[in-house]
Formats: sequence, structure tokens, C-alpha cells
Amino acid sequence: MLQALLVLLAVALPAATARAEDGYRLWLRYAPLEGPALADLTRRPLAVQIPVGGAIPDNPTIRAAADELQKGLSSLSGRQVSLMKGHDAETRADHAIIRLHCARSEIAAGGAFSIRQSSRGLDILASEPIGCLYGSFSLLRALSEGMRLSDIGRSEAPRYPLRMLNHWDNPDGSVERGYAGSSIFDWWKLPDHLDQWMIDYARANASIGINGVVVNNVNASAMMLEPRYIARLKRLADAWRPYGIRVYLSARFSAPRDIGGLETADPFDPRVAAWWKDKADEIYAAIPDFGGFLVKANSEGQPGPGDYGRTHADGANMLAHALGPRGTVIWRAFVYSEHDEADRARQAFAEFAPLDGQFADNVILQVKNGPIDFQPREPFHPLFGAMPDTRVMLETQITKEYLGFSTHLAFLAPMWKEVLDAPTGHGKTVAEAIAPAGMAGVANIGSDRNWSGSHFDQANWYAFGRLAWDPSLSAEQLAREWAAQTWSREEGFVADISAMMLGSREIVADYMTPLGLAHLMATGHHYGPAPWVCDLPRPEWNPCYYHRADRQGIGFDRTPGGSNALADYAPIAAARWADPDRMDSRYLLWFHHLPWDWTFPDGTSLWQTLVQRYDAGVAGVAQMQQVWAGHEGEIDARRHADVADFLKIQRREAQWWRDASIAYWQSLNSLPLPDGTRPPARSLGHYRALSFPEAPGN
Ligand code: BDP
Repeated sequence: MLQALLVLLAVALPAATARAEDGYRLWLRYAPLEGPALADLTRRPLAVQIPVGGAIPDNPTIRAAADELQKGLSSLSGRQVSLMKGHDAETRADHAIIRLHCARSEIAAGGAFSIRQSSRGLDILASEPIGCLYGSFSLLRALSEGMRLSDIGRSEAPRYPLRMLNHWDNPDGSVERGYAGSSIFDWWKLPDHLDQWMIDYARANASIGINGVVVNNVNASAMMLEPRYIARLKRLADAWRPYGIRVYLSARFSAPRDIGGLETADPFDPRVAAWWKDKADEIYAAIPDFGGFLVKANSEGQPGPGDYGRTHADGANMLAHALGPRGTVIWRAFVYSEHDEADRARQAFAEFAPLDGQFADNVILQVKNGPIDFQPREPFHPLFGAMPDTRVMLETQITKEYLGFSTHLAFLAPMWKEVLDAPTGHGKTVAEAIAPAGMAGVANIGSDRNWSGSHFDQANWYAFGRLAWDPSLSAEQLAREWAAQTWSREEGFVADISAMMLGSREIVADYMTPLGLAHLMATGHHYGPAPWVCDLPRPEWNPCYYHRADRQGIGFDRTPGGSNALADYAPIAAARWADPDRMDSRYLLWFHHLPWDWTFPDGTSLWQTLVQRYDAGVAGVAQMQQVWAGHEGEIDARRHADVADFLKIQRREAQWWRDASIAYWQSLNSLPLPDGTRPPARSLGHYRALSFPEAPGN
């Protein structure tokens, strides 16, 4: 009956149905099942049973879990699923029942759960309500992928304690490096008004295990620490608490001076320490489970303890003391200086490695995946594994500042896996080295209806959360499960689309920064190629600093003959990149400066190979367009067309990257193009003259 009604509605309200497939529902679409999976779910009437009495009478997290199950199961099965309390179930013998048991001490704390078949249906067991919520989402994921209810059983526990999003959102609603509209946090209407949007955001995060959110930009405004913002943040904290999400603030180190009436922010000044202690007390009075502070200090012009001759540890420990056992200071290692002649890739290591063991227990050091800055490919950061007495967290960038913004399709799980799986040479992989802390991802979420600016960028939010939950998941599994939930669970579709996703990041690396090149994007907004830029005051803001190309050769020499950045790695890790003849060529020019006519073991020259990589990148986008076009009609038309449009943009811009880069390299090396290669469409002068002051995110 209900199904018939839904069909009627769909026919009568085409506009409404179309709106339903605008990407807003993310991977939580719970698209109706078919075939055996549907039969399994509808064999008997279905009910969700929540516990009553006992330790947790009416817990908002359990209610959220039950609501999600009821909503998800109803949508998947096309039938209304009922909610039962306590002993109701015993009297309703005809029902299959999904029971939530959320105080089972045999299950670990911290979000672990177990899903087991039972005589009445299925049990979700956890020791805490949040485990029940995570278990509920896990069950809905399995069903959404097309698994049969009677086949589902699993036990999981999050691998890391911290699984965090970092929003680079400003109080005025702008988002640094945001390509999905403006900020989702409507500070102006808070705390009086809280949009349903904020609940759907929390649901999405909880569904992938994210448990912490830094709500504001690391280039922080001290305003965020003012009482009126604390009241606004409290409203968000209260709304997200049922979903297991703790809020954090980016704290501007000079806040005691900016808004506290002091003339100094010296961490050794007792008045400064007292100001932070009072501020922390004020926040905890409003938000008892406030997570803590994220700090960008003495980096790119931000204030910090270095302004007073103090170390990063001095600054971090002062804040850690203010928070006490209530919270955590997450201190960023993204530090480099225009006054430091050393290779930028070495500066953070030089600054932080000697501080190992000096940070307070409630300090975590947050380290970007690579030693420079979120490039399409970087080797892992040498600090991973090198600070055994410090809790180190991995920072990734979900928003694609350097990978084509939201209009280029690049699935980032393979990139993050490359880092997580890397053996540091200190006895641990990166994934193991960060185990006491976790992962942070710079969010790609904004006010766009589809949250991420493009449908495929949702996959990066999804994959980030899933990897922070379990870094051993493969990129392929993540692509498959996301595609099945987000688009269609039809096997041909999932196989093709996940394969396309898995190759996409390599394609971008090829047309932007092949063979280990880096940071060749236009300066400032980072949109498009500008390898020629060489006149900015800070040396490391110039692309020419990174490629070091001239008439003779190209690449950054980081061997002992050059900057010797290799020495920052453990010897076995460094050995992998030491010899240009025997290394993974995808890192070649990151570590070596080589003549244009240098030859690979197969006899092709560096120049030929470079041009081939650019061409492979452009061809890769054309291939993605074909794959996507081949699935038209299998999914809703609107989202299909959105993606097709973006692939067209990507194709054009890949060509632009390739042509502009080749034209520039040729202006240096005067080498002819390999036989059969198309010359750049326009002159170098044309590419150099292009200007996009309005590019987003800057
Ligand atoms: C760079 C971004 C800049 C950020 C900085 C950071 O261009 O906007 O503020 O990273 O991580 O990639 O602090």
C-alpha cells in the first residue's frame, strides 16, 4: 500500500523527486532494495527495539540510532518499520526485530560495536550508546550496499581515538580554500536558530565515525573566543553531542592581547597563563565536553610563542595547562619561515624533532601528510615515526586546494593510503605511528546543496572518515561502498565507477605535477598552472623554488649533494628514494635534480617521459568522461549531468595544465617535442597572461 502510494507521489510530483536527488542526502540515501535483499527484509514485519529502564533510560544517542534505523530500514524496505520499547517485542512474535543493547560491558568502550544474528532478527551490541549509533550506521551501510539482513554480522572498534574534521571557516561565513559555497555554520543566526542542516551534518559525520569538529579556520580570529561565540558554539555542541561529536576551536595565540586587554601573549607571563585558564573555565562552564584548541602558531604570519623567544612546546604546554585533563591542545607542525634558508621541506622537522618528549600529555602534534603542503603527491612527512615520545596526528586535506578544486574529479583515498601504509623506517608504518592520536581532515563542506561542491567530492569526506575509523580499509573497498550507497548498487556500475575513482588522483598528478614535481599552481588562489612565477618576495611562495628548472635540467635535489632532506628520514626509508635509477619515478623530481636528457632504465629520456605523463593525464580525463557517459540512464539524470559538466571542465583544464607546462619547459630547455606529440595549443605568453583574481577559496 505504502509502496503504491510512493509510486503515485513520484508520478504526481516529479519536481519533488528530482529535488530528492540533488546530492543533499549524501551516502545516506537508503535507496529501496530489490531482489533477495528486499525479500529478506520484508519476510516479516520489521521493528526496531530500544532498551528501556536499566542504566540508560532515554538517551538521545540511542534515540538517534533508533530514528536512523527506523528511517533507513523503512526507506530500504519500502515499508513502515515500527519502533518498540523494552518488552513490547515479546508480545509481537510475528515481527523480526533489530534490538539495540547499549550497555554490554563485554564490548569495548569508545564506539566499538558488534552486530549479531539472533533468534528474533538481529542484535546490535555496544557498551555505550555511541557504539549503538555506530553499529546502526554500519548495519544500514551493509544493507545499502545490497547485503542480505540474514548475512550481516560484524564486530568493529575505531582504530584511532580522534577522527576529526578541521573547518577553515571564518566568522563572516567565508571559507579558506572552500570550493563548496560559504560556511555551513550560520553564526549570525546562532544561538537562537539551529537549522536542520546542522543535524544532517552530524548524522553524516557519525555515519562514518567522525567524532570531533574544529569549527573555525586555523588562521583564527580571536573573536571566536568571545562570550557571544561561546554561546553560539554551545548550541552546536548541544546539537551534536547525541552524535558523538565534540567541538574544538582554533585558538589565536595572541588572543590575550587581541581581546584580553593584555599587552603581551608571552606564554611565560603569568597573566597570560591566567587569561587562558579563565577562558578555558568559561568555555567548559558552557560546554562541559569541549574538545580543546587547535593552534597554528608562528606559521605564515600567525602569532605564536616564537614572538617571545619561546619554543612551540612552551606555547603548547601553557595552553595544555589551561585546559587540564578536560581537553587537548592540537598543535600544528605546519611551520616554515621566509628567513630560513633551509629547504622548506626540512624546516618543520628541524623545528619539532628536537622537541620530542617535551610536550605535555594532553598535547598532540598535528602533522600534514607530506613535508610541504597537500600536493597531488608528496612523500610522507619525516616527522612520522621520528617522535616516539609525542602523540602525533595526521592532517590531510579533504578540500582539493591543489587538486583542481571541486570541478576536478580526484578520489583521495589512494593518496591517503599511500601515506598511511608507508613504512617510516622507525619500526612503524605511518598508520601505526599515529595510533595514539588519529587523523584530521581539512573539510570540503560548504553551503552548496550537495555539501561538497561536487557529487564526487562527497567521496573524499566519506573516505576520510572511514579511514580514520579503520586505516586498513582499502581504497577500492571505500570507492565501492561509497558508489553503491551514493549512486547505484548495480554491480556493473559499481565496478566501473570505483575503478574510475581509483585512477583519478594519479590522472590529476600526471597533468599537474608529474614525476614528483610540486607546487606549480598559480600563486595565491592556486588555480591553474604557473610554473613560471619567480618574483614573489618569499622564495618558497614561487613555483620556481620547487621545480628548479633551467636550460640543463629540472627537479629539487634533496640528496646529500643538495638540501639533504633525505637525511630527515630513517635510513631504510631514505634508501628508497636515494638512487634515481632504482626508485619509484612518481617521486623522482621531488628528490632529484636531473638533466633533461637523463634516461630511465628503459631508455626514454626524462623530457620524453615528462611529456608522456602530461599526455597520459589528459587522456585519463577523456577516459573518465567515456566511462561516465557509458552509465547515463542508470542513475538520476540531474546528478549524471552535473558530473558530466564537471568532467568537461576538468578535460579542458587538464589540457591547459599540460599545454602551459610544456610550453614553459620548452622555453627553458629548447627541446623539440617527442615525435607524434601535439604542440601546445597557444603560446607561452598566452598562458602567462591568464589571470583569475576571482578564483574561489583565496
Ligand atoms: C596552505 C593554504 C593556506 C593554509 C595553510 C595551512 O594555502 O590557506 O592556511 O595551508 O595549512 O595549504 O595553515
